[in-house]
Amino acid sequence: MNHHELKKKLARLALGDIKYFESIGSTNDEALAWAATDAPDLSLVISDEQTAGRGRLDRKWFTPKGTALAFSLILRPTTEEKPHLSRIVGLAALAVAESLRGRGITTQVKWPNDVLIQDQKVSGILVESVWLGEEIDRVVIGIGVNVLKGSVPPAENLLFPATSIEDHSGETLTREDVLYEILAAFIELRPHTTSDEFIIQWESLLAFRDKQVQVEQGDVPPIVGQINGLDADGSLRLINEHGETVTVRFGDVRVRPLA
Ligand code: BT5
Repeated sequence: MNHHELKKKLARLALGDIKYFESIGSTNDEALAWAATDAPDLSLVISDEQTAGRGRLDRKWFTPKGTALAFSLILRPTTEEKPHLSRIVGLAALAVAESLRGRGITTQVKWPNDVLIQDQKVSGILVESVWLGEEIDRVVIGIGVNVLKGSVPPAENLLFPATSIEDHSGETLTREDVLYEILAAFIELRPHTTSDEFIIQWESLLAFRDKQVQVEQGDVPPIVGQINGLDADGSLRLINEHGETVTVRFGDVRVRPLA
């Protein structure tokens, strides 16, 4: 992977500017700094390796050299998009899912930000915002994808089992092709983010639907219930043990075996 080849490969897509690094701490950090200045809409920061890749709640995200995709897209949301920014994580997850569907690989979305193949994590998404006064002005969407087998971290470093695309693909893969397919799907899906059908499409990929799960949310007690679907803002809807509907805006889903 290098800057020249990437520019050539992505030339047909309506992206903003591209910054390529051989190694970086975190593409999201670079993109957040760039987003706060003059980055055009859909600018891309991509690195062959991350040395301080981040997940949510300052968890580590592993991006070993030469095997994975780690990139961040900068969005300058339009007036129509601004009321729907909570759907952006779904947009990124659907773009990854759609691109893999194109390769004949079925995925599910573990709410809110993981893409799974056969119950193992192949991609993680980290959405962060740049504020201007009271308003979100730019959004940075960080996407990490395990493309080749060598990108999968050792099991002892993981909270949840992981896999790579190569583990499920009969074809020879290049990271550049996978990147192109994800970005093309993202650009195609983006105008639909504001529609009701978007939530239906996102819901159709929800992992553990109708299963009993536990949602952990930092310091507050976990919520236990059956996954029922998504609300219009992308919140997760559960049915708790009393048959009541509970919605969760943020958290980590853990699957609980049925008693
Ligand atoms: C995420 O967080 O899954 C979001 C990951 C976002 C990574 C991208 S890469 C480009 C951009 N730049 C960054 O610095 N970040 C973004 P979370 O749901 O909190 O999951 C983090 C957990 O995933 C860790 O605690 C590990 O258990 C696990 N993990 C770490 N690296 C992994 C990998 N390569 N594959 C699968 N699981 C991994």
